[in-house]
Amino acid sequence: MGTFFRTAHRSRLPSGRATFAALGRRSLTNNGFFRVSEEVREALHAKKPVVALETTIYTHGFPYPENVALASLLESVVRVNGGVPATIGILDGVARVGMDPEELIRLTESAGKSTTLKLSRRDLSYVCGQRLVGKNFNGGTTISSTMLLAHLVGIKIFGTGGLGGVHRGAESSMDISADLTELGRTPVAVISSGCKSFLDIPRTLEYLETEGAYVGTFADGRKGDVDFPAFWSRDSGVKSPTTVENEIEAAAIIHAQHSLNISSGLHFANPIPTESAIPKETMDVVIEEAIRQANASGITGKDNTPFILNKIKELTQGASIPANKALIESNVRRATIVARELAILES
Ligand code: PSU
Ligand code: MN
Repeated sequence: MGTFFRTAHRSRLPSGRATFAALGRRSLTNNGFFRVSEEVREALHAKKPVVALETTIYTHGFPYPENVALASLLESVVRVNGGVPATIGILDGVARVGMDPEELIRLTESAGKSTTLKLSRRDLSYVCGQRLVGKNFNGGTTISSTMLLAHLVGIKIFGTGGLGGVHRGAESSMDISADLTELGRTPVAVISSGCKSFLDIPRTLEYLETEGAYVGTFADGRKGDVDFPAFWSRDSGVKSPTTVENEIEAAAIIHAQHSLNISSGLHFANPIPTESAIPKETMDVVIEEAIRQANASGITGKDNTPFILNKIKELTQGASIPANKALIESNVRRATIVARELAILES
């Protein structure tokens, strides 16, 4: 009984430095379900600033071939800002952290196929296990599964477009993104432009508080309270729980979180660059119509977000796309600078 308790207890220790290193070493041993690229492995070993990137934005967000261009652009943004990109996704039934350019093209160009899936935490063992019985899937990882895989190797920073949230009407549908529960259980800092306003932003922030996830919004020189951003629009009408001045302050918060061994995640909202923003009033009309069509077509569950995103693209005649690209690029740049500052604090 005593031995059992000690063993069970040890395996559940929060990720302190020693435990984390051991976990990292074990996971870094590629095992047929999980593979870390040589570049990412070496960067982690050398304590370089590594930035995780998700792949649902390529498989279920941007169409081919724009998704291929975006994938390569975002990796370049990390590199020119002094970081190492770790693009995360499932290729041929293997969870991958870091892919070479040829592999990244193979995953992104498989977007739209019935064997290329959108994968959150719940789906990972399903697709990887299927490989053993001869079924071959690719998958874009959402924020939740990207955080999970990043954490397995000790990556602490992740830059992406927008966070999933509590859907409108969730009080009856219970549609709440797994991104939010992941932020409650995995200590990775996600830098995104907040939630699209087809979600219920006040309830999303309430839920994140319940989950114990930190939420802050970059102030960029604005004084006093600032809004939690709504993806294409800098304002949402909902105040951010806290504000953050700059990347140095964000890194300090992340460093404190890890030093305190707090196992939940952090979300830093970076409002879309002003010159790319679409006014809230314009988006409100488009979003209402997209939601109406989703409801009329009976779209629910994991298909809801991609369906609405597609409708918004149609209804804005593609104007939402450059804005979407601009904000992702800005988030990934910011994530890289935060990762650099964190590496300094940890050295
Ligand atoms: N929000 C966006 N763009 C996206 C997503 C969300 O503005 O591409 C993707 C992300 O991968 C996110 C996922 O993690 O959708 C959330 O899906 P769901 O709402 O089904 O949890
Ligand atoms: Mn959902």
